[in-house]
Parts: sequence; C-alpha cells; structure tokens
Amino acid sequence: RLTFDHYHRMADVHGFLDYFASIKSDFVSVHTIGQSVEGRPIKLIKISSGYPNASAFWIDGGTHAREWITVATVSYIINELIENRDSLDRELQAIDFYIVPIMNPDGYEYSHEQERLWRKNRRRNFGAYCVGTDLNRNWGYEWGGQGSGKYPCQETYGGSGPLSEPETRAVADFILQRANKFKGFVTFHSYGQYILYPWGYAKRQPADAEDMDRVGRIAAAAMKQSGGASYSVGNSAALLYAASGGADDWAKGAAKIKYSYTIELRDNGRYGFILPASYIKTSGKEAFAAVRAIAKEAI
Ligand code: 0X9
Ligand code: ZN
Repeated sequence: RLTFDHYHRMADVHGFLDYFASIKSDFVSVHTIGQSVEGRPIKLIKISSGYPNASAFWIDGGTHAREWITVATVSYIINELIENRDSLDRELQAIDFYIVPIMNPDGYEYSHEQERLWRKNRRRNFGAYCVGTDLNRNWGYEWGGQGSGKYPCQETYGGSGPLSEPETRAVADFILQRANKFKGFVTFHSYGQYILYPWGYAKRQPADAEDMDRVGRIAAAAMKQSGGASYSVGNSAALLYAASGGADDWAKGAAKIKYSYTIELRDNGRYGFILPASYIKTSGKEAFAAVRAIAKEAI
C-alpha cells in the first residue's frame, strides 16, 4: 500500500497499481502500454465504469523527472477514485479513467538516484554527449516550433522527430486507438499553480477558448472550495511561455480531445520542484477536486 507522507520510488508506485488491480479486479486493471528507453514499463491503470460505451478521461503525471509531486498527486487521485468510489458522483462513476502516474520512469528513477533536478528522459542522443529528450516537447502537434530546443544539450530538447521517444509514442498510440472515447485530458506538472489550456506552441487561442477558460475557472474554483490553494487560469503561451510539442496541444490538436489541460501543481516558488512531502495530501485533495470538476464539465 502507498502512503501519502513521503515520495515513493517507481517500483512502489507500480506495485500499488498492481495491488489495486488484484484486490479490485472487478473494475480495475493495469496495462503495460510500452517500455521506456531503458526498458522500464509504462504502466497505465484503468478504472472502469463497467459501461461498454463509456466516455473516457485521461490523467498523467511524472513527465518531467524532477516533478515528484505530480506522481504522488496522481497516485492520490487513483486512490480516491478506487477507495471512495461509492461517494463519487454518479456521472463520474460512469467514466472510464485511464491514468499513467509515471510517464517518464527512467528520468524519475534517475532524479532519485543521481540528479534531483533532472527533467528529460534518458535517451542517449546520437553524436552528442548530453542525454535526454524533453518529453513535453516531443509530441507530434506543431512539433519543433517555438520554445523547443534543437540541440540535445538543451533542457527543452524536442528529440530527433515528433514522437521519437518510446514514452510519448506508447501513450499516443494508446490514446489514438480509442481517441473518440476521450472527453478530457489532464497532464500534471509542477510548479506554479496554473491551469493551462492550449495552445502552447504559440501565442494563439483555440477556437473554443471561451469554453476552455470557463471550465478552467470552474476547476480553479473547485480547488479553492476544497480548501486548496489559488490557481491561475489561462492560455498556456500567454500565461507562461510558448512551448511547442506539448502533450496538451497534441491531445487537443491531434487526438481531438476538447478539454485538454496542463495543471502546474504547487507551489508558487518557495520550494519549487523540491516540494516537501508534507504537501502531498493537500496537493492531492485540490487536484482531485480539479479533476472532478473538469470531468463533470467534459462529459
Ligand atoms: O514547459 C513545460 O513543459 C510545462 N512547464 S514545466 O515547468 N512543468 O516544464 C508547461 C507546458 C504547457 N503546455 C505547452 N506549452 N504545450
Ligand atoms: Zn513539467
């Protein structure tokens, strides 16, 4: 079992998924949808509604290795969706949740063992000394544009091509196989307390920016209401910076999932990426409120 008072290593997080699949096999299953560069599993947990034509909702964490709070927060959400299923609204019980808590297992382990502030995956780049591709610049929608590094030694290196990395490729293939089922997509990052919506590749609003903004604000209000922190809502390139090849842009632009968000969790900069584990529960609670709010609006 996982506790939410310290950060866990990959094996523990994955073990916790398997444990749920074994004790709740009537509605929970775990699937290895691919392998990382170094051969670690990309594990996905499906929390099923039991309805064959259910709407689906995507959640992921652990894209950037050092953003440990996202792995812990997504684990917390999984625990809530399973253990407190009966107290969940009926409409949310009718959704199939597909959740990957650790998108970048190699980077996550590396940030525990070698370099706490590691960001990218662990790709050995051809002809270069520097290791790693930024998985959040590697997605195949407007890949390689503004805010994406061309050179392997950059922290925002977008890779050798769109979806060149096994970690992004596995998830893209999985989602595209059932893309029309997905109504919502939330990818967790840290830090800054933002609810961001596309586009991220340039300072450009999507045609449905008004809807995106409205639902983002509902989510921020739900977070606050749950006793959580203040989150700012806005277009990602406008509020933060332009960065192309992001998962959120791909989900909206390529997979056509309307309600696609990046949520940057706590904090506001006091601890930054090195957020103490004592924040896991509060982060989990507010993030779960955001997921419930977005999912409700999306279906
Ligand atoms: O730069 C990123 O990948 C995200 N911020 S972080 O500090 N966690 O690295 C923001 C991504 C926002 N979405 C897009 N630019 N598409
Ligand atoms: Zn990030």
